[in-house]
Amino acid sequence: MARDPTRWDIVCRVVDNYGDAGVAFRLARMLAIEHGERVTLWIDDPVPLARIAPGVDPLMEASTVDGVTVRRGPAAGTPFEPGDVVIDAFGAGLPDDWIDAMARTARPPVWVVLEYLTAEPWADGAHRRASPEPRTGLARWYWCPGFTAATGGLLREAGLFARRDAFRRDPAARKATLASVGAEAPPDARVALLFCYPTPALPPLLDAWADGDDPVVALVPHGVAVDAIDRWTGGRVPHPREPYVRGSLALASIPFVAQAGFDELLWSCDLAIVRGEDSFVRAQWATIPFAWHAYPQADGAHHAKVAAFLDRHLAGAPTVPAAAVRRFTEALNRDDGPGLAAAWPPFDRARAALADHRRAWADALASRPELAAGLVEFARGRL
Ligand code: TRH
Repeated sequence: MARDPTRWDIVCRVVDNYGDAGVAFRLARMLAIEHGERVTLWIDDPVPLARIAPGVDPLMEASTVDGVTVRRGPAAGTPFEPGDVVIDAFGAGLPDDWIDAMARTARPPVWVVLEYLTAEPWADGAHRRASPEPRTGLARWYWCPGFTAATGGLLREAGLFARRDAFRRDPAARKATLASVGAEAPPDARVALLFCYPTPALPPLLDAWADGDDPVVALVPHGVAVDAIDRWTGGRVPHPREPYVRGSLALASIPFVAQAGFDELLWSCDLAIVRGEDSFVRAQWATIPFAWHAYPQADGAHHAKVAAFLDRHLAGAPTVPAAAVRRFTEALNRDDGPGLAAAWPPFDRARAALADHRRAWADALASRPELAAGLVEFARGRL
């Protein structure tokens, strides 16, 4: 007998940028589309989400996109009828009156706090840890995304790899995708997605690309690293379909694409600088050469996150190319411009040598339980 869809409330408070909304929306879409669940995504600031999910109207109290009901919240005083599962994305916390409503139900919802992704070893021990809410004693669990079998895995849509490989077999796909963002690439050019945080390390890298022998087309999504690019171009910043060209570098400003099309953008690139959490994971699924720009933290805690990831990701890789990736990534996260520029040629040369290793890495990660499916199984086991 068909099971009634379970009702999920995903609660997201946008810290900044796009990843809080991006991860929460990706999870919501998968629960609705692949698991047939009834999902409401509560988001306090729908504007970043509307930027990557065109069907979301930031002015409306509610939108429905890909089977997900997107509502403004959580806010104290907003009526909340608890469903079967509540996901507190990134531990932003729920309003007290929402928690009280959960405590009053005959069968309180399964309450899960979805942690930020990290490769650090502590995630193995923290995953699925129970942590009852102190005021009401309501059961609550922590779910840690991760790169190991002991964590909650990563979000990966069904059929993603088949779509990726089909895209790569179609010679027209890359050209069409680049054209859709107003870019084009000469056959011998490296197409690099530049989705980094603001960093003074960027101008020396742009110099290295401009002064290099090989053509580089750098795709810069609107609003990314605007100060560094403004300084580097002397104010003659690239505009859509009007790249700024210096030497071997064409700097192309591109629009944000819908999240559903972000993978195609990555698959069209020869390399990417990605950041935060979601684009970071998508570059790994794409198996393209990438450098991860971790979300900078004032206390420098992001350096440990970068080191932990590189240790896991590069384990078993050919030594020299692996060292080149580590050196380039660490210079980026240290905001070390001269170091980043010096590390570019070895990183560029390492791309081909690590192709098999990147594919094996993605396949190994995909061989483990997928995050959304793991959450569904966990929740069903407690309903
Ligand atoms: O935007 P981010 O820097 O978000 C960050 C991280 O999530 C970080 O963990 C969090 O602490 C911080 O916000 C507050 O990077 P991220 O995670 O890659 O999210 C970007 C989202 O935007 C991702 O879902 C991909 C999507 N995107 C598009 O859909 N289209 C685009 O054109 C681009 C450039 C991004």
